[in-house]
Amino acid sequence: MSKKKNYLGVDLSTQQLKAVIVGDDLKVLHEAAVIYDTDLPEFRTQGGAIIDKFDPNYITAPVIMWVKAFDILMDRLIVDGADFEKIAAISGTAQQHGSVYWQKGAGNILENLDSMQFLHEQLSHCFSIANSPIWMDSSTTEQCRALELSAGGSQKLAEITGSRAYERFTGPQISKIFQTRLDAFLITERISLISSFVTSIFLGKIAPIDFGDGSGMNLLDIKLKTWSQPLLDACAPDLKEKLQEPVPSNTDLGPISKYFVERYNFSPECHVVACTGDNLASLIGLRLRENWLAISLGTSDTAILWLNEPKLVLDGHVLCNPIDKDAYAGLLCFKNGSLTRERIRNTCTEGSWAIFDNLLESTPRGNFGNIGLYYDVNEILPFLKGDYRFSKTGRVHKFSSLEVEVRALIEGQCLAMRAYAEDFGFKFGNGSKILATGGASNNKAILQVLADVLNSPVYVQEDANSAVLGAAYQAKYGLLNVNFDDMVSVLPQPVKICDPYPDVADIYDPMVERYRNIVKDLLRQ
Ligand code: ADP
Ligand code: XUL
Repeated sequence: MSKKKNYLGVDLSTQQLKAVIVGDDLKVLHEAAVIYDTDLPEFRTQGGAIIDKFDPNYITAPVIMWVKAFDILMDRLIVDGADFEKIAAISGTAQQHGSVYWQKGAGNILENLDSMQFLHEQLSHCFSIANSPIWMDSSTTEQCRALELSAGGSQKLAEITGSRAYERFTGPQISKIFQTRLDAFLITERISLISSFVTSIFLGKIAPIDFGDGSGMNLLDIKLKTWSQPLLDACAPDLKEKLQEPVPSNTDLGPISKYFVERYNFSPECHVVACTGDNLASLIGLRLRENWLAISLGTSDTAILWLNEPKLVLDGHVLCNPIDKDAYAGLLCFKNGSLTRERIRNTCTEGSWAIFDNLLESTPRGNFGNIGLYYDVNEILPFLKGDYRFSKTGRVHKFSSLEVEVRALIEGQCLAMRAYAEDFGFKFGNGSKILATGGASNNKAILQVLADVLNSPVYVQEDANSAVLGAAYQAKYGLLNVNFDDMVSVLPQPVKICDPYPDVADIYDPMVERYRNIVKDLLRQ
């Protein structure tokens, strides 16, 4: 075992399946990825998802596409020169909230896979629901209201599970499957989150859900760390059997399945550590600590922060912390991130980030009192759709220039981050720091606005792939059970990109209050 010092992390994200192998020093040795739309075109996904023809709020992904992606990913790692024999442990991560429905008998098939065949050839009949609902789905408003009612209101549900009912959360999703697909529900043996589905593939057994990703279901009591029986019952019958007991996020679940040993030459001593949700894996990958707010500017924009106590919030989520079992994490998720920035870029500049940046930099901080909110798809925070523009005096149909439009978009997105993060008790100014990741963190002009609105310096990490790296670090942490801070102390520190201007508190403190009032009014209409 002493020679086997590498760690494999896997990330089943919305658009691709990624892997990274790190050495004992956590430096990246190998990387590979499978992009669903282009590598597996037969599934006809867009951005890894399928939007229902009749109900645009109903959004899924084919589970067998993900299985096929594993077959390709393993081959790509071999082409990249990976030596699986040296891997001491594996962990993974995945887009949160989506659910996988294992048909009766699937566990048995998974335990007895033939290493001469691909996974997808053997698992094709294992799923009672072929297309898994994913986090982009917002078709369960009815089930959400029913769940909140059963809990005694949204606040009560948030006290127990860390979140009021959200459409994409797995409890309401399972409830909808039970109500609308009873036949499929009745032949379901087990239900996995996408992260625990990843664990199951490597373990060769249907694996438990971890506390971190389990907190994205509206079913887990985040203080007691067990399923809430009344909430399970409110969603569907027999859920305790179908979900099984959840486990701490860094649990070593035992040796890898013999399928991987025989087919890919993994050591039989290689262990599998529980997989978790992508935002939690990012928290690990970024080595997040108090005073830091990590902001990912990707397909969706998310913000995550470390919490010592499970603060009660109605907008946003409190999740169990994947590193420290006594701590928590606060999460905000905004659906209209990069794709909305691309839309405004295209209407204002014919598709150039460079011109977009010039426009952004040519307007003053505070944008002459103009504020814009842009939601191409149903936003989560706040639950609104459409474009809303406000001048100093009230709502307007159009802004006076492209510059104002561009700044209104970016400032509006940053104001939302600040307002909802403040609700978690996060204090901006006086030592707060922002760690930016994701595609748009390459854009300095956007990061400067972020620094100004949030009144904090903005840093970036050398490698922006924080979720998949977090999974690889978790493999080592879970296997060796060492001190986390000592383990990651070998990694380089984040690099500062910009500081806020000195006048920003005077400009943006009142603007955040205006943003809050605007949203309150819009939600009332
Ligand atoms: P994912 O959520 O799929 O992991 P990424 O974090 O890779 O997404 O981000 C992809 C997005 O990054 C693209 O949709 C693109 O709009 C955005 N992006 C890339 N470069 C820039 C840039 N210079 N300025 C702003 N946005 C950018
Ligand atoms: C978080 C959320 C998304 C997904 C996809 O609540 O819905 O960030 O995890 O990455």
